[in-house]
Amino acid sequence: MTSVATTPYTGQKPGTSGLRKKVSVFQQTHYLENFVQSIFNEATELKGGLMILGGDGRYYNTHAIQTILKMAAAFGVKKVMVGENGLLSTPAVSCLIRKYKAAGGIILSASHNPGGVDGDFGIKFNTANGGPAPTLFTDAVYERSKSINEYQIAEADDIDLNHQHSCSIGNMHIEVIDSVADYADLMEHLFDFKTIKLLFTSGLLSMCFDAMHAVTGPYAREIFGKRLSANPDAVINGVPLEDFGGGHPDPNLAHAEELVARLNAGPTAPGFGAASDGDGDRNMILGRDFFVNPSDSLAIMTANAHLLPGYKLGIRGVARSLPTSRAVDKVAETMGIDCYETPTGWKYFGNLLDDNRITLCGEESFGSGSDHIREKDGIWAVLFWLNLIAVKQQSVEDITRSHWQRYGRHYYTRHDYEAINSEVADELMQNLRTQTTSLTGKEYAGYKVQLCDDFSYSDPVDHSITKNQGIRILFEDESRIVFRLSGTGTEGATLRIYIEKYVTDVTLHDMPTQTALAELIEIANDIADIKKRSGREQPDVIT
Ligand code: VG1
Ligand code: CO
Repeated sequence: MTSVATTPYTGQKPGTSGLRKKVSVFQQTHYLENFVQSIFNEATELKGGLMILGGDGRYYNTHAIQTILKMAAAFGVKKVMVGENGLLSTPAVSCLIRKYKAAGGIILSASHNPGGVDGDFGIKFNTANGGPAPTLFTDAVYERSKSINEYQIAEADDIDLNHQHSCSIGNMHIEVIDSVADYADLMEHLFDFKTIKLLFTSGLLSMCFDAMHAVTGPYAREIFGKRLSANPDAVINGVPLEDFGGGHPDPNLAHAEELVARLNAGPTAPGFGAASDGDGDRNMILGRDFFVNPSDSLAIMTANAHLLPGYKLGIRGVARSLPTSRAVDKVAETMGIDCYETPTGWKYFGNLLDDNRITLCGEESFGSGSDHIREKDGIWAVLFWLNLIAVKQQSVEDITRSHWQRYGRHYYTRHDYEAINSEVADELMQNLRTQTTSLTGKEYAGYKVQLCDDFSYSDPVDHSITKNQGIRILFEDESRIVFRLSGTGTEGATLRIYIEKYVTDVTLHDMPTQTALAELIEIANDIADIKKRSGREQPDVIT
């Protein structure tokens, strides 16, 4: 064990989900080590405890794992369970932490951000409940990173990550485990695999799951291929690659092109399509030539969960992030259950789940999950939908349309302006902030502002307060516009604008989304002066 002298780096402040930087930033001397040591120094429960370790397979994953193992041994971690080939999806880490009562886990991932030598890398710490470390913890790690002057590391050979076995570094025991088995078992426990399997074996349904060359490939092959006997071509891009095959592992209509093309291929297209992101916590759900908006997906799950074995006792409550549409609120209201509105990021759901206040939660950014773990879960969402299709014997489109018929439709879009100048973005937000009180009562093209504020969240469990989480403008007809800056980007600032409109009239449920929202999109631009300030005519990504 040796102590290595080091000096602090500025900017090791975790964002919405861990520390994300360009690979080249992580490759600077001691950069990774400084941050990992700062985590260890804060997470003293790891001393003498069990730690889970793995990542999404992107470039630098195995290098980071080898380094972290040696540092964990020097720190006094008792045992580390690491995924074979260094692979563990984010939900699998959460599952393992809970199942084996680990003190915490480290996940190497920049999630949906591109990978490879020129791409992004990231590191997240999850606590003993299996969830992302709360802000209080990440702030403390950041503070430590600002004054770090040494780190400890064991002088040892790299371990073999490529097959399952046990070994040790010093007194620390290491188990290289099957990345998939425990997670797949949990899924089998929650859903009716027999009924889903029958969908495939009877030829009623064929599916296409796009793993986007990211971490879910092995999970999808085991679960959809082996355990559920789906059609042989059910999984595409199923081999994890360090650069995700040059793609952008973000499951949306813009980035999962191959999947979308397959689902839109006419009457022979699969009846069900899905994709997940770099680290396996996001999901996109598609029907034949049909897209399910993630906010709608959460609402549909809430309305139907009681039909599935894992949720047959019903739903205690639900939560959604601020920018997620209020489709789920309508369902909660009808069911008479609580619906919480939280800031963006899964860490805010942890307390609500731990305190048994909610069963399901989700975000507009293609994330949904439940109390089975403490992370959002891509494959879980896919299985949820498959189980629902099996129970209802209806197509994805029919399930969604009948939901709209009953609860009304929330047209929803998100416009992202990526990598804009940070100062410009801050000014734009500041300008909105100063308008919050004066906007109330104003009318834009027939839309009257009912309320406008900078969202602040008071956690009902630990009473912590999180301020400045986004500007929300609520109109009298229940339309909404939300503005916020991304906390996961690695270049400049990304401005996100979220727009929704509630329509109950069924005859108006067939409009193209951007058309239905055109007036509100204009209003958002007027109020925030986006085009002029950003110098951009169009958003970079529309979801
Ligand atoms: C984005 C999403 C947010 C999500 C976060 C992490 O954050 O908007 O809903 O929780 O990514 O997801 P931001 O701050 O860029 O808007 V993942 O799958 O990248 O860990
Ligand atoms: Co992710």
